[in-house]
Amino acid sequence: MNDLGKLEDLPADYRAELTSHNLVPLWPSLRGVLPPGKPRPNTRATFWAYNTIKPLLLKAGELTPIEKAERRVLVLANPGHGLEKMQASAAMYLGMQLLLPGEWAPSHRHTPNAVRMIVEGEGAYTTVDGEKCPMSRGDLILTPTGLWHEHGHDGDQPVVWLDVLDLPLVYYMEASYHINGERQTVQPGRGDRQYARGGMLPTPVFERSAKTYPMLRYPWAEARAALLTMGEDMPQQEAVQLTYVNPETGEDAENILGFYALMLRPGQSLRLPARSPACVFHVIEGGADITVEDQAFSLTEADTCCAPGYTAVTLKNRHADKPTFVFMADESPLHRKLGVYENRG
Ligand code: GTQ
Repeated sequence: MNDLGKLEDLPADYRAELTSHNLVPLWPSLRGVLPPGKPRPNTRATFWAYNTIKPLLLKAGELTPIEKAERRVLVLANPGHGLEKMQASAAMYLGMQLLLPGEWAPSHRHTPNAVRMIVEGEGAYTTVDGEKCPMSRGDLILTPTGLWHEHGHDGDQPVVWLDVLDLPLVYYMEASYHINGERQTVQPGRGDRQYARGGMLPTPVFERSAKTYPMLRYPWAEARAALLTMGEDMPQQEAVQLTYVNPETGEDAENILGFYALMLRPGQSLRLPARSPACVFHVIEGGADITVEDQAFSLTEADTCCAPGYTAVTLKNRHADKPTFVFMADESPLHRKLGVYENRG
């Protein structure tokens, strides 16, 4: 690789004149913005233990009333980006949110897309676009761009969930904003029930459903049962994995981030190829040793980690006698739409 000229090689008065006209020479920065062979990510393989987060989140419950927080969230921030950026990767934001019994997180809508993966507790619900979505452990609930959403809690124990948003990307695009609203009127109808039977779609004869996002809640009981069945039916298949999709289109459930449920068979070790998008792993049930280049993390239930793109990841079930279930989020839909998706094997 030939050395390119440095900024200091240029006379100071020339540099000053460029600056005064809002001009910048490319060559001193060319290798930085177009590094050879592969990107140099800020995203670092990072691990967050739930048993560290939970007491701090409960403490936040004591320190900050919901009225003063709107959303009581501790953000899982990647130090490679700088904690203040609140990014897990270039496009992904992760937060652990706490709602206490009787609390209400008021209605709003915003441009970033969000999902919630329920970690613990019963009795809470999210109302999205007028549809009341009950929250149980392992359920995935969408709050896609522009839809009103608010969280309530009729149970008697704290409820915690993992928020995954494409906030860093939408913010970077200078397209991130929110609007506050009134408490929603719950409308009859449950997309998760209408679309619960695989291979059959609701088919109105006189009018099409106007909903861009017909299914907002993906119950864990269904995903788990499907994974177990796939595991039994396809003993040769290495990766037992489901993608959360929009049942009307078969496309990814949301536009920018992709969501998946993966089952590791008892004792299984699975190598995921090096692909361009960054990826997040969260253990729903069981435990997994996750290796990203020279970093190894030991995840138990409710633990979370992330890996940069262009990096192979190995997941090993820590249990020899039972399956482990992992929720994954990645930037694949975005990379595919932009035409930069790569699988390097
Ligand atoms: O629950 O609506 O973690 O608006 C960040 C922003 C959660 C939410 C987050 C949000 C929400």
